[in-house]
Amino acid sequence: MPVATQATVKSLTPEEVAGIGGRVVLSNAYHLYLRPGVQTVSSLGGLHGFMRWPGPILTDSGGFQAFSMGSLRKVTDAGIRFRSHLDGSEHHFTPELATMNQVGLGADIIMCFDQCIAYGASERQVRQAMERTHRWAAQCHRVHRDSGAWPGRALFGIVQGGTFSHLRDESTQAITAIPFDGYAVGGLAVGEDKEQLYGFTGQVAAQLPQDKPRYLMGVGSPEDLVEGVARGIDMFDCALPTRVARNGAMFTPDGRVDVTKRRFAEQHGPVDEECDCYACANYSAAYVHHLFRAKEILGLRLASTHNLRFVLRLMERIREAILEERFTSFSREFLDRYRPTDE
Ligand code: PRF
Ligand code: ZN
Repeated sequence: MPVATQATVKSLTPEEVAGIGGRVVLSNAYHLYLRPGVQTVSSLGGLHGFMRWPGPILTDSGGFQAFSMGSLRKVTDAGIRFRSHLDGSEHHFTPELATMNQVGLGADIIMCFDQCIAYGASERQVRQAMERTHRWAAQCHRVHRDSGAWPGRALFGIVQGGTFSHLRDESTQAITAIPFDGYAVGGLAVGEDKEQLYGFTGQVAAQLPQDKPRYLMGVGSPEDLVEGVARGIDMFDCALPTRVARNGAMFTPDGRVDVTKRRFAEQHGPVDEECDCYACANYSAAYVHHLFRAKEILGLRLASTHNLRFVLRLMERIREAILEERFTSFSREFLDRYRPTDE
């Protein structure tokens, strides 16, 4: 899922995102609640009308962002009290408010309100946040059920449990005991190493229902997508492709390259010879390099287009490989060739 935190996939129009192959976009209830406000979005046709994205929209509940972006936050069993990163105003998110915010925004896939604990927290702290997340999940489920949801709107539960294997098992059991429409693995990609990220992803995914979507939150890079699917994940969201694009980092089958480097100054061919995106079909790497050097807006638009196409096409190729029962060889070939950075 391309990330549209502020109701926009940064620098791209909805038509461009759809043209790249985007199907579901992810937006954020924390940001939109603070600005422009749920009521404003709702009165402008909900998120679909407001941002002109006709396809499905998933919203994150805001707990994770209140925690990572808000200040002076205080978590109790009732919810999270925090100060806005925009104007310092004080707010209180509860499972009920977080759910109703997403309903008000008109999201198609709503995420439970959870507490994602920092990497390195003690087992006691992780357990407390996890048990709170389980109680909140039950509340979100009840609120969503009673909110008059239109048929087809989904609510996903989120597994927590930090980097404690037994807590991950416990959380998976508690969350899957509630009949959500899909299940997410939360609390990863927060500072643990790759071995832990992949290990806990595999452990949790193996215990999630096979017939419902399994979503790894906030992941990932091209190699993480392949590793995640290998462990049973169906859905991902990550700001990385568009965020690094704005700094000139572009994905290629051989790995991530920095197009601002001298070696691209005279490259006549596209950044990625094998890519079918608008940028690679029409522009030389030398031109994209020039745009970044000259700090021209088109540079980051072309790089964003390319990186999003790269990860969306990677997922298309993964789906094809799975259907043709050759995912194992596909993933081996991809990972053997792909270098995460060119430094
Ligand atoms: N919870 C929620 N959103 C998230 C996360 C989480 O744990 C993560 C963790 N990587 C990203 N986004 N609600
Ligand atoms: Zn491209």
